[in-house]
Amino acid sequence: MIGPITGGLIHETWRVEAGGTEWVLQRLNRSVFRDIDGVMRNTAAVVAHLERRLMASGARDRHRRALALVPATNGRLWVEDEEGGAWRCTSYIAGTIALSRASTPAVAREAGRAFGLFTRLMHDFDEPLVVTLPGFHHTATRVGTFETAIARDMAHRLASVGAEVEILREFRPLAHVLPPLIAAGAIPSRAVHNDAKIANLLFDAATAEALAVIDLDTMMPGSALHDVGDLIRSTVGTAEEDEPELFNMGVRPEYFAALVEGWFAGAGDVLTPLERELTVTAARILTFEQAVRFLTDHLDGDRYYPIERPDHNLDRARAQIALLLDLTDRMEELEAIVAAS
Ligand code: GN1
Ligand code: MG
Repeated sequence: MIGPITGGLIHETWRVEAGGTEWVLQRLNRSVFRDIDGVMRNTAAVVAHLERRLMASGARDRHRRALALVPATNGRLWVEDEEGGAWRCTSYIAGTIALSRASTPAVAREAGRAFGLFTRLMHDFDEPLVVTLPGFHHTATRVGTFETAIARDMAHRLASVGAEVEILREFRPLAHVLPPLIAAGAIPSRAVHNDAKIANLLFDAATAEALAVIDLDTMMPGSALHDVGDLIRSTVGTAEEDEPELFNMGVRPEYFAALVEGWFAGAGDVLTPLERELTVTAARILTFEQAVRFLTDHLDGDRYYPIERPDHNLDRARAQIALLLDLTDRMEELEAIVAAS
């Protein structure tokens, strides 16, 4: 074993060396993902599609631009240990790094371009995907779960988060923007990543080029707006997702502009005018949804997201709220950037 890879909040991940080659070994979180066969079937289908599309486009360094699944000796894509743990192995792409937010506007542009390209490459994917996490980005359902957590107040924390609850309740209309448009077909349903935070991208450590989209577990039918929204949330902030000092957290407009430019360039002509138009709205919705999820977990006593310090999920929720407020304050400025891109 070489050591743990931190950064992901759901699975446990290690970088391992065997026979002179490095691999990524993961123990999958089975209380989040109940249908591991479904997850792995989805992942295999997506990886195979990306492989074909990269081959057809003649991309150089093809093996560094997509994950490869490494089957177990019994031929299966995952194995179960005696304790019921689910394990899988993927290739380790040497010379790459993952980032928890953009360090320069050029990195933000690359992140946008890479996820835009991913959206374009997946545009003609026509295999069925298993819905492994139903309602994952159904924001109204997340709000419902939040209200249940408030009503139960299981960890007796409600009294100390009254202000946060009130702010999030004011933003509730955001939960109802996308579902009717998706249901009516005004926004296309696509095979999307659903967890398009910048940390789920590998960058070339030498050139800072964004090479590969990783963490394909949440690949499901959905909207490209959920991907670009989460990418903006995780990339353009002035601080980390769990920043405790709220005055540090806000939007970096020049990073936002660079990300959007890259996203539009990478996606090319597959995005519809409405998908382009709703970019800022998507960022606000995903930031709201993530704030709701973090605060729900804080109220529930930290049962979903692992914490490294007391009130960690509260810090995460507050940082998302600060970002949401700044995205909202700057809406006109950001909308103008999108319109000009
Ligand atoms: C989780 O597994 P990871 O760290 O890539 C979560 C995402 C959240 C993200 C917040 C399956 O992603 O939805 O946006 O944390 N994944 C799942 O950092 O819940
Ligand atoms: Mg994930």
